[in-house]
Amino acid sequence: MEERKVLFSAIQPSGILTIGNYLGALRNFKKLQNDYDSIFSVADLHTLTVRQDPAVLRKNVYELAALYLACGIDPQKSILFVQSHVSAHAELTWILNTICYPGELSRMTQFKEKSKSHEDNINMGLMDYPVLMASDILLYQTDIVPVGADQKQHLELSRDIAIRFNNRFGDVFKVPDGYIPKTAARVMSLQEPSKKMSKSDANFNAFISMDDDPDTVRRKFKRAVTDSDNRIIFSEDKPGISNLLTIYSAVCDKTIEDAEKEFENCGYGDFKSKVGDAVAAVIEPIRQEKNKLLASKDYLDYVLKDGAYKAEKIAYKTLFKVYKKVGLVPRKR
Ligand code: ATP
Ligand code: LTN
Repeated sequence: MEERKVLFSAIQPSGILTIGNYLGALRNFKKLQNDYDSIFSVADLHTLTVRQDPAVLRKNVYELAALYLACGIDPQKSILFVQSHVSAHAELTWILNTICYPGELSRMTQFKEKSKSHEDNINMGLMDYPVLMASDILLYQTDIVPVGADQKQHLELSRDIAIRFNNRFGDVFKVPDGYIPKTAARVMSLQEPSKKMSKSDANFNAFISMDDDPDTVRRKFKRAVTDSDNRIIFSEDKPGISNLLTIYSAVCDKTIEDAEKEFENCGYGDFKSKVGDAVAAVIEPIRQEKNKLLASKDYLDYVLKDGAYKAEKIAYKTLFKVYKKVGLVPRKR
């Protein structure tokens, strides 16, 4: 029998997720888990690169685990675990740090952006973020990594690191491919459609949170920034309307062309309220299921414990190969 390919992805528990995270990443995981040996992680170590309130971070780890399950990740089919529960991630990062250079890491767009938005806390972890991400991916001999478009640069670096290590020490790592969705790979802010929608935006009207109730969702879409020419078409000079069309077509599984046709004779007000209804219909059942799961903490703990156990087995196999290749003496048992 042909071996199944391996899929790995992770999301940071840095707050309640937005529909950007959902459409760009999470929603695709449910289907993909049927075709790949899939591993999904709560990237809590990554989250520490930005200052966190420890109590809030602890809560967000459970929130994200519950959301993964509510979005259809099936622990019978896939591995779901918390990154810090498998220490191989931090260990491999140390080794890979020795073949990575400040020049290439300081050139990363996300590092440059976060250095601007967190000027008071430009820590080493922020710069090292992509090396930890490469470790996440490479430990599992991953074939594909489904992520939103903003992670493309980090993925390319992961490939470079894998190739660099293999060339220097001999083949250990599989070189992974990205998997970026054709639609909604970059959902934009509802208030400043030139900016990516982000859960850490200070303006709550800029994003739809997966925790927003239907009234809030509709209200936020009503306030979404558009333009003044009243034509509902996808076009570069209409970033607000194009973003709404993207969101609508993604949640309804329609093409942009079909969505444009549907709203041909429609005004902006009406259009925005239809988009709001469609989004609310998709996220409300997820929100309710997530809240149900959050009430069964024992179950979540069980899933995460089982996930860490399974992930660890795979991760350590790769880590020990790496240790051997670079010349570390194995501990005698
Ligand atoms: P933060 O704002 O805290 O840095 P983030 O939302 O950018 O976080 P993650 O939570 O780690 O980052 O992202 C999880 C997944 O969601 C990634 O695959 C990322 O590419 C995707 N993603 C993030 N924002 C968007 C967006 N606006 N549109 C589409 N996909 C997105
Ligand atoms: N950096 C990613 C989250 C992340 C990730 C990963 C994604 C951490 N480790 C490994 C894919 C594979 C982000 O989306 N901000």
